[in-house]
Amino acid sequence: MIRNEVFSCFVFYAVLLVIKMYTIAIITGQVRLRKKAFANPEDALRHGGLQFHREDPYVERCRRAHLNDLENILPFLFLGAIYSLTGPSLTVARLHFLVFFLARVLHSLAYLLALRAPTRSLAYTAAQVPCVSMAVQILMSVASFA
Ligand code: GSH
Repeated sequence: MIRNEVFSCFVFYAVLLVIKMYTIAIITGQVRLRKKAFANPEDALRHGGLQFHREDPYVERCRRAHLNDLENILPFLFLGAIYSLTGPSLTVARLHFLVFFLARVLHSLAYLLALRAPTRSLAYTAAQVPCVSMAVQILMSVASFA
Protein backbone atom coordinates (compact mmCIF):
# COMPACT_ATOMS: atom_id res chain seq x y z
CA MET A 1 0.00 0.00 0.00
CA ILE A 2 2.85 2.37 0.80
CA ARG A 3 3.87 2.10 -2.91
CA ASN A 4 0.46 3.51 -3.81
CA GLU A 5 1.23 7.20 -4.51
CA VAL A 6 -2.13 8.49 -3.25
CA PHE A 7 -1.91 6.40 -0.08
CA SER A 8 1.64 7.65 0.58
CA CYS A 9 0.44 11.23 0.09
CA PHE A 10 -2.39 10.54 2.58
CA VAL A 11 0.04 9.02 5.10
CA PHE A 12 2.25 12.13 4.86
CA TYR A 13 -0.55 14.53 5.84
CA ALA A 14 -2.10 12.09 8.32
CA VAL A 15 1.16 11.77 10.26
CA LEU A 16 1.65 15.55 10.25
CA LEU A 17 -1.83 15.92 11.73
CA VAL A 18 -1.13 13.33 14.42
CA ILE A 19 2.05 15.26 15.30
CA LYS A 20 -0.04 18.45 15.42
CA MET A 21 -2.36 16.76 17.94
CA TYR A 22 0.59 15.63 20.05
CA THR A 23 1.80 19.23 20.00
CA ILE A 24 -1.52 20.45 21.43
CA ALA A 25 -1.26 17.83 24.19
CA ILE A 26 2.27 19.05 25.02
CA ILE A 27 1.10 22.68 25.03
CA THR A 28 -1.77 21.72 27.38
CA GLY A 29 0.68 20.12 29.79
CA GLN A 30 2.98 23.15 29.70
CA VAL A 31 0.07 25.54 30.30
CA ARG A 32 -1.04 23.40 33.26
CA LEU A 33 2.43 23.77 34.77
CA ARG A 34 2.65 27.53 34.06
CA LYS A 35 -0.87 28.28 35.34
CA LYS A 36 -0.64 25.71 38.16
CA ALA A 37 -3.97 24.12 37.23
CA PHE A 38 -3.85 20.37 37.62
CA ALA A 39 -6.48 17.79 36.69
CA ASN A 40 -5.55 15.35 39.46
CA PRO A 41 -4.93 15.88 43.20
CA GLU A 42 -1.67 13.90 43.11
CA ASP A 43 -0.28 16.28 40.47
CA ALA A 44 -1.41 19.33 42.47
CA LEU A 45 0.23 17.95 45.62
CA ARG A 46 3.51 17.49 43.76
CA HIS A 47 3.39 21.09 42.51
CA GLY A 48 2.50 23.03 45.64
CA GLY A 49 -0.73 21.79 47.17
CA LEU A 50 -4.32 20.72 46.71
CA GLN A 51 -5.39 24.31 45.98
CA PHE A 52 -3.87 23.82 42.53
CA HIS A 53 -6.28 20.99 41.79
CA ARG A 54 -8.41 23.39 39.75
CA GLU A 55 -9.55 24.45 36.31
CA ASP A 56 -8.03 27.24 34.25
CA PRO A 57 -9.80 28.89 31.30
CA TYR A 58 -6.80 28.62 28.98
CA VAL A 59 -6.16 24.97 29.87
CA GLU A 60 -9.83 24.33 29.05
CA ARG A 61 -9.36 26.11 25.71
CA CYS A 62 -6.41 23.82 24.90
CA ARG A 63 -8.51 20.81 25.85
CA ARG A 64 -11.36 21.92 23.58
CA ALA A 65 -8.90 22.39 20.71
CA HIS A 66 -7.62 18.85 21.31
CA LEU A 67 -11.14 17.41 21.60
CA ASN A 68 -12.21 19.11 18.38
CA ASP A 69 -9.17 17.57 16.67
CA LEU A 70 -10.28 14.15 17.91
CA GLU A 71 -13.78 14.75 16.57
CA ASN A 72 -12.46 15.70 13.15
CA ILE A 73 -9.03 14.21 12.54
CA LEU A 74 -9.98 10.66 13.56
CA PRO A 75 -12.76 10.51 10.91
CA PHE A 76 -10.30 11.98 8.39
CA LEU A 77 -7.84 9.15 9.13
CA PHE A 78 -10.56 6.64 8.27
CA LEU A 79 -12.01 8.46 5.26
CA GLY A 80 -8.62 9.37 3.78
CA ALA A 81 -7.30 5.81 4.03
CA ILE A 82 -10.35 4.29 2.32
CA TYR A 83 -10.57 7.09 -0.26
CA SER A 84 -6.90 6.52 -1.18
CA LEU A 85 -7.79 2.95 -2.13
CA THR A 86 -10.66 3.96 -4.46
CA GLY A 87 -8.25 5.03 -7.23
CA PRO A 88 -8.55 8.85 -7.25
CA SER A 89 -6.12 10.98 -9.26
CA LEU A 90 -3.05 12.01 -7.27
CA THR A 91 -3.62 15.71 -7.95
CA VAL A 92 -7.24 15.68 -6.76
CA ALA A 93 -6.45 13.51 -3.74
CA ARG A 94 -3.53 15.75 -2.74
CA LEU A 95 -5.84 18.76 -2.94
CA HIS A 96 -8.29 17.04 -0.54
CA PHE A 97 -5.53 16.19 1.95
CA LEU A 98 -3.82 19.58 1.69
CA VAL A 99 -7.04 21.58 2.20
CA PHE A 100 -7.92 19.44 5.24
CA PHE A 101 -4.42 19.76 6.68
CA LEU A 102 -4.16 23.55 6.22
CA ALA A 103 -7.69 24.12 7.54
CA ARG A 104 -7.04 22.03 10.66
CA VAL A 105 -3.76 23.86 11.33
CA LEU A 106 -5.66 27.15 11.02
CA HIS A 107 -8.39 25.78 13.33
CA SER A 108 -5.78 25.00 16.00
CA LEU A 109 -4.12 28.40 15.66
CA ALA A 110 -7.49 30.16 15.77
CA TYR A 111 -8.43 28.21 18.91
CA LEU A 112 -5.15 28.51 20.79
CA LEU A 113 -4.60 32.18 19.89
CA ALA A 114 -8.31 33.05 20.31
CA LEU A 115 -8.38 34.65 16.86
CA ARG A 116 -11.36 36.81 16.03
CA ALA A 117 -14.56 34.95 15.09
CA PRO A 118 -15.46 33.51 12.67
CA THR A 119 -11.88 32.45 11.81
CA ARG A 120 -12.12 29.16 13.72
CA SER A 121 -15.58 28.33 12.35
CA LEU A 122 -14.45 29.04 8.79
CA ALA A 123 -11.41 26.80 9.26
CA TYR A 124 -13.67 24.06 10.63
CA THR A 125 -16.01 24.37 7.66
CA ALA A 126 -13.16 24.40 5.14
CA ALA A 127 -11.84 21.16 6.65
CA GLN A 128 -15.28 19.54 6.40
CA VAL A 129 -15.47 20.11 2.64
CA PRO A 130 -12.82 17.54 1.60
CA CYS A 131 -14.16 15.09 4.20
CA VAL A 132 -17.69 15.25 2.80
CA SER A 133 -16.27 14.97 -0.71
CA MET A 134 -14.27 11.85 0.24
CA ALA A 135 -17.26 10.31 2.02
CA VAL A 136 -19.45 10.78 -1.07
CA GLN A 137 -16.80 9.36 -3.41
CA ILE A 138 -16.26 6.33 -1.15
CA LEU A 139 -20.01 5.66 -1.01
CA MET A 140 -20.27 5.93 -4.81
CA SER A 141 -17.43 3.51 -5.33
CA VAL A 142 -18.90 0.85 -2.99
CA ALA A 143 -22.62 1.45 -3.61
CA SER A 144 -22.89 -1.37 -6.13
CA PHE A 145 -21.77 -3.88 -3.45
CA ALA A 146 -24.34 -2.78 -0.86
N1 GSH B 1 -18.35 19.47 19.22
C1 GSH B 1 -18.37 20.67 18.43
C2 GSH B 1 -18.94 21.82 19.27
O1 GSH B 1 -19.46 21.55 20.36
O2 GSH B 1 -18.81 22.98 18.88
C3 GSH B 1 -19.20 20.40 17.15
C4 GSH B 1 -19.22 21.56 16.13
C5 GSH B 1 -17.80 22.08 15.81
O3 GSH B 1 -16.81 21.32 15.75
N2 GSH B 1 -17.72 23.40 15.65
C6 GSH B 1 -16.45 24.04 15.39
C7 GSH B 1 -15.66 24.33 16.65
O4 GSH B 1 -14.54 24.80 16.56
C8 GSH B 1 -16.66 25.33 14.62
S1 GSH B 1 -17.70 26.46 15.48
N3 GSH B 1 -16.28 24.08 17.83
C9 GSH B 1 -15.67 24.36 19.10
C10 GSH B 1 -15.36 23.16 19.92
O5 GSH B 1 -15.58 22.02 19.48
O6 GSH B 1 -14.81 23.34 21.02
